[in-house]
Amino acid sequence: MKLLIAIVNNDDAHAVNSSLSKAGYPATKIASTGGFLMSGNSTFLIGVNDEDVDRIIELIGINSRKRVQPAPVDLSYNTAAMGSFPAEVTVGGATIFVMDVERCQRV
Ligand code: 2BA
Repeated sequence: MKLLIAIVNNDDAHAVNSSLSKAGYPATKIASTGGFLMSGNSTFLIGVNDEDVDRIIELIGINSRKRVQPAPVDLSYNTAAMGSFPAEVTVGGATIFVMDVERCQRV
């Protein structure tokens, strides 16, 4: 069994959630915040059988778009040390982590 952690743009979260639900994959959606843009995104926890991982990644990919957003203007960033700082960043589609699950139990 695997646990997928998928970080999705808030604007895509409804479509991702619907597609998972329609396909019969249970998921938990958590409100989260990106550390760089400090804007809201959605994190899905999806526990699945190994053979379903690729299908779920496909569903999330189909429903997640790339977006170009302005980078934060924050003087606390050490721009000198970074060399250059992007004026805008491409966000998404989705960032997905796949982890082994030792055990899943409902009691
Ligand atoms: P944020 O941290 O708000 O990042 C938004 C976008 O800003 C990123 O898009 C990336 O294009 C850019 N970015 C992030 N950190 C940067 C940096 N230090 N310098 C320049 N540009 C930077 P995505 O890569 O598509 O990530 C979207 C969201 O997924 C992230 O929102 C974060 O919440 C999550 N994420 C991405 N990679 C992650 C990772 N390795 N671990 C945990 N969460 C991650």
